[in-house]
Amino acid sequence: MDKIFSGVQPTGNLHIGNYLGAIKNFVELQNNTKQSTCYYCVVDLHAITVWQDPTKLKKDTLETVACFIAAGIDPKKSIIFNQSKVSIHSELAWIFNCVCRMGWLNRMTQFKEKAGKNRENVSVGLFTYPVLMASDILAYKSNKVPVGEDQKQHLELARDIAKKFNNDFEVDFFPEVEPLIFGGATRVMSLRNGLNKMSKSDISDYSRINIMDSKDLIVNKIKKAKTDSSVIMGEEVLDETGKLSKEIINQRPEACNLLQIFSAISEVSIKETLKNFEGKEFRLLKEALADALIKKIFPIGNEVRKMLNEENYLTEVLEEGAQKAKEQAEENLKEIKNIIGFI
Ligand code: AQP
Repeated sequence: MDKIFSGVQPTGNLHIGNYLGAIKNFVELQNNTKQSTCYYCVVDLHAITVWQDPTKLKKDTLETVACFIAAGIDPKKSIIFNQSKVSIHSELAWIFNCVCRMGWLNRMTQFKEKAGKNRENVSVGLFTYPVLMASDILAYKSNKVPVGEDQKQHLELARDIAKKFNNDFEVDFFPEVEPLIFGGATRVMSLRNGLNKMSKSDISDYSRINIMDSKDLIVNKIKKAKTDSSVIMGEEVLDETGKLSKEIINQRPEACNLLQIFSAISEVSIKETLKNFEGKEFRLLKEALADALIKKIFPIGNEVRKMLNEENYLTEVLEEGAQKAKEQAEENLKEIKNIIGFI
């Protein structure tokens, strides 16, 4: 039986990158893999690796749970909880801190990007973040992790930690972690600069479509999205696997990003999308994209707004989920401690 685990940070501004790269796939896995257990976690411990205002953190945590449910995650089918409620994540992270090697963490590109020139002043937590992520996954002995492409390197590290633990203690305890990176848009790019990932922390709100955006804002942001001066390309830009080729993405990053978002949101293949828009101006693609986003994303945001009035319900979901998660994780931790030699 598969155990599926994934998390989203409650850092506000949930956007269509988080939806298409992760949350949409969480729903699909919940509905299509009946024999699996799905753990979907609001990773608040990860959020505090950078400063979070306590009032805002609470609000963003509730908003993230509401977004999970509004997007189709059913708390009766999946285990929804917040990370700080299950202390085993932190306990196992310490154990893994002692398994993971400095050199492995030094290679993490996301740390380099996030710390930038400020390396000496960022939190130690930001550096060891991938170790906590490994413990999130392995506390449940999860073997499948649906994520956006940006998390691939962190999952390779989780795999290395599990392997080293098994080797060091000569056990076959942790499973091999497999990243599930699928769907039409595994790396959604900024609407202002097609070379940057769409991100919650981008200072420009016009770089992303937030789940909570109004219809007018969606239309405006798409209207203002950066494009280039050529018309839309045709099917010749697809590679042998049927995806947009690396060359065309390098040449026309913004055009490719809009086409990919349209294809993923409207669930029309990229081939069909190119066929429909070949030789046309971007204005037409933008109109269709804004319509598709209003049809798909706006109702989720609306549902989130309604659900935020039911704070008790949302906190109950987290409480119940945490209880279920704890049961499984406690059993595993007991075995892990025994393997290590803790009495
Ligand atoms: N642009 C993206 N395209 C596809 N998937 C994405 N994800 C994030 N951005 C994109 C996926 O969403 C899940 C939750 O992400 P997260 O909240 O844990 O943190 P993140 O990856 O750091 O997301 P952001 O939006 O870029 O936040 P900031 O700006 O705070 O760093 C993950 O599965 C992620 O892959």
